Amino acid sequence: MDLGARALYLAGMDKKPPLILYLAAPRGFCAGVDRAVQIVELALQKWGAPVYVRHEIVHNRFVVDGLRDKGAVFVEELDEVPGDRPVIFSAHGVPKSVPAEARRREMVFVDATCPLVSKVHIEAERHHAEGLQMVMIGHAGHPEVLGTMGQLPPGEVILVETVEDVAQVMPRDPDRLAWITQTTLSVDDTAQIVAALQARFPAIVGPAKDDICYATTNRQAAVKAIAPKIDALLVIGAPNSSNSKRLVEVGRSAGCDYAQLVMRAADIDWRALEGIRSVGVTAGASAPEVLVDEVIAAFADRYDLTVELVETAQERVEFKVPRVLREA
Ligand code: 0CH
Ligand code: SF4
Repeated sequence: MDLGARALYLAGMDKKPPLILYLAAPRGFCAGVDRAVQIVELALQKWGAPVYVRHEIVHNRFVVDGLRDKGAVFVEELDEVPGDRPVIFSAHGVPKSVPAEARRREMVFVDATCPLVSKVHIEAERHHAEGLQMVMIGHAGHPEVLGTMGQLPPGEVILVETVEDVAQVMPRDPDRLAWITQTTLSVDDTAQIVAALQARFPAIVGPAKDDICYATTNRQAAVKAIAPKIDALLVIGAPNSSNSKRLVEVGRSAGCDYAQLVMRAADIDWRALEGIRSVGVTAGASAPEVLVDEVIAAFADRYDLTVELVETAQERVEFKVPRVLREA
């Protein structure tokens, strides 16, 4: 091989393979997460460190670590918080007993429950006041489910997780039932559970469609739009983030066999991606955009990258922070 040919050969070896990256929109932070993070930041400005937060404010280690660096202290239960420091309740909501105990201890507290979760709490209370027993569709043990079920006395909310669970529901009176849902469920799976409930309990009442929020719905729709044209899907989000895990499932059901949850670029399994020509990237409602940028940069390092935005909706939802923090 002469020198010129060898130079050309080496340049070819250096050449990055082409890759199209379909970037889903909407993705990442929703209005409820944005508000919850702002609440912790404003509380730190107003009261100084430490400000306690009951449960991860949102399910993302990067967000939690960032706030911890600024002086937030994360605990799981209220009894871990000293009575003379402010405490914030996470975006997922809390059982009624938690603010009640904070009041009893005369603590300063700010509730960062997303207004769309609070809306479900109010729905449950309204049905309960009308004498209806509730069926909640959600994931056992998830903080939002504990918070929503904890709005009513024990036994008033029956939890179902799957279509199969519907057959096991033993209500007090099958004609006096209402259903509610967790806000971050799979839209399609939930529709099937609702249909099973309606088939078994024709008198059951509920919301017009479900209680799944706009952000969950939109992120799933964006994944459905890109899934058929990609060889792999990466969802940026944490393993304990319900809405992020649902995006992986939605991607798989919409035809993308390789769909993985990654916390950040360092988690990408590059060997598993060998030979792909296209990839989809999205982020759960609690994943900050800086982690999306990091993932795109990691792809740009390895591939001759073309980024295409796939926007299936535009979001303009914003939630105000509680009045006590507005002047902070
Ligand atoms: O998706 P989940 O509910 O696990 O929570 P997250 O990942 O912190 O996202 C924000 C949703 C908060 C409550 O709806
Ligand atoms: Fe609110 Fe939906 Fe975001 Fe949860 S995912 S915080 S319900 S907007």
